[in-house]
Amino acid sequence: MAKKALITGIAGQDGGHLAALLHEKGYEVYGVIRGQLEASHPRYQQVRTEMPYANLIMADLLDLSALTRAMQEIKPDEVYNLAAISHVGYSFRDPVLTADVTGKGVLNVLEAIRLAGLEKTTRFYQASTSEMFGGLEYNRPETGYTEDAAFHPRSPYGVAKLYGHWITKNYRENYGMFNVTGILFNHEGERRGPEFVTRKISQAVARIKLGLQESIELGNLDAKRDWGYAGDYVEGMWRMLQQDEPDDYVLATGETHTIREFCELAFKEIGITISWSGSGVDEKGLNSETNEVLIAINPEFFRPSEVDLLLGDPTKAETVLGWKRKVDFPGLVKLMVDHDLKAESK
Ligand code: NAP
Ligand code: F7E
Repeated sequence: MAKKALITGIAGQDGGHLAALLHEKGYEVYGVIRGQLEASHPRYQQVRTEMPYANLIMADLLDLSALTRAMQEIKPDEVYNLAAISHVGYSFRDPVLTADVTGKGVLNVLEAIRLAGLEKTTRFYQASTSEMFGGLEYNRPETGYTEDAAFHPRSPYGVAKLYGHWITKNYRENYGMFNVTGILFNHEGERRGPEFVTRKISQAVARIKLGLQESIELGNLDAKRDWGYAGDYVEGMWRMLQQDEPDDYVLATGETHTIREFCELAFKEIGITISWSGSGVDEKGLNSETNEVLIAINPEFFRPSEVDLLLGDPTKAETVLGWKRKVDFPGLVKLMVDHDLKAESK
């Protein structure tokens, strides 16, 4: 009998990669998408076209009854809780909804599993995040954050995720549920939403090359992120649920780079060298040959508080799960720019 996996947030970046991986492994794949989409709705059609093998269920993370019905009907062997309001910048603008969906939504999924009487049989993955750490000087380990590093979230998103993280561990301890948390550092790729900085840059670079756009406006260029490829990270999620005992794991590359470096590499892909001039909000990224302004700062993209540095230590995942990222930083930038050059040419 094929195993059944239920993915919340199947329409998101990771949802698509994970659904493809589980389908390849012979799972029956079920996916939760929200809203009241008719089968004829373009968004529904898009997910359907991308994942023809997936069984789609309409449910919102805020709706315990819909989630419970889904658990009762499907009786999944594995649940991957990927749904969330996941944009850090947006969470400052809508903190209450973020707390409800990204925080309490996790409790709803766990309760749905219990109400369906599946707490002893269904394995549960929670999408925890490096945004729970915060990157402050005093809690920053030299060689990167491990599973045991101190938390200090810096955004409503990070705080909501910390609730989700702890309620997942709490239900593991209270009810003996097989609950794992994956503390994932940033992972990107061709499925990344355009509101996140890497995709915003790769799309802009492609459009600039094709003459569809002149320049790009960004916020903080000095923040550092530990960026991996989403396709590598979903393999780690699956491995976490195949262990004998539930646990918590960091997935990261162990390298960190600035937004500035991402820009430089992305423009290099289209043959442009960036030179920087000015400072603060007046800083500009210029085409070093023509002096044309390609990158400008717009304070609209600054956040009330920033995580200035993220660096993860994936030793535990590498040792226990045998997980290792395959795509390196230059490979990730190239993959995204190449994809967007093709997509924007259509
Ligand atoms: P994503 O692309 O933003 O996908 C999140 C999905 O959640 C979307 O499909 C969204 O639906 C769905 N969703 C939002 N609100 C919902 C609600 N009320 N009910 C049901 N579904 C809802 O995020 P991702 O990058 O794939 O990340 C997957 C998970 O990992 C998220 O929980 C994220 O916070 C976490 N995470 C991500 C990273 C990263 O670098 N990508 C790192 C660490 C942790 P719509 O499609 O309808 O908007
Ligand atoms: O920002 C800076 C911004 O929005 C990265 C989510 O998947 O990873 C993601 O969160 C950095 C920040 O991702 C722009 O200030 C500069 O320092 O791409 P981002 P994020 O905030 O790191 C974590 C691990 C998650 O869990 C989240 O769900 O880039 N930045 N200029 C900008 N960011 C954006 N979005 N747009 C800009 O124009």
